[in-house]
Amino acid sequence: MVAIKAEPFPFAVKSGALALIVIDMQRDFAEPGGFGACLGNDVSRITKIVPDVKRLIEGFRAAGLPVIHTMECHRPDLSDLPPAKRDRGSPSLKIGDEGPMGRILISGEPGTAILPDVAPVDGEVVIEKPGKGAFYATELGDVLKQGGIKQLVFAGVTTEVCVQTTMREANDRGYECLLAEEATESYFPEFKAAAMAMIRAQGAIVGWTAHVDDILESIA
Ligand code: C5J
Repeated sequence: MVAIKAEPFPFAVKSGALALIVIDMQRDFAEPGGFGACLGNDVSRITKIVPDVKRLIEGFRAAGLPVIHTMECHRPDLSDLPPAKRDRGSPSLKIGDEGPMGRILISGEPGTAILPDVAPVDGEVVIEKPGKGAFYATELGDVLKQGGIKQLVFAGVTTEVCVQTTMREANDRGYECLLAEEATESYFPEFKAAAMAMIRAQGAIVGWTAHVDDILESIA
């Protein structure tokens, strides 16, 4: 059995059970004028990980392993957007407002799209999710069951929000989760460091972390 060099200990890969899940690599979190920027964040931190996310995706594709993408977004009529989410904080533009890349975080709008360098190809599953976690109110659980997936490698943004929430949801559902260090990012470097530490603490209480190079070497 192949094992990926990981912390806190090697991640034993189960044959036919591993998939990559790429969380919310959307223009709205990475480009000026999007939701992340409207909240006052430095979005350049997010674009810096695109090359590592891209090579991780390409490695999974080359190995014939599934790649699943998620997008945080809402229906145009906002029926899946709780007021408690829309009204939170004081962004310059709220979810659903018209911005320079179309309506903020609305399905089908240009700003909601996944960045071209890491965009899905034909046949890859794309999960549109209204929450921070990718299991809540989505078909992800069914997709994973149908595909026989039991282990997930995580990439995407932001580490301590949608990535960590989805890892915790997956962990509670019995999936083994591995976070790819260079392929995830936060607007707050200290939050990324803390999320990685708490994920792998106490004997991988939420999951493992590993370097992109070590993951790619093991699945090649
Ligand atoms: C946030 C996300 N940070 N994808 N979304 O609102 O992490």
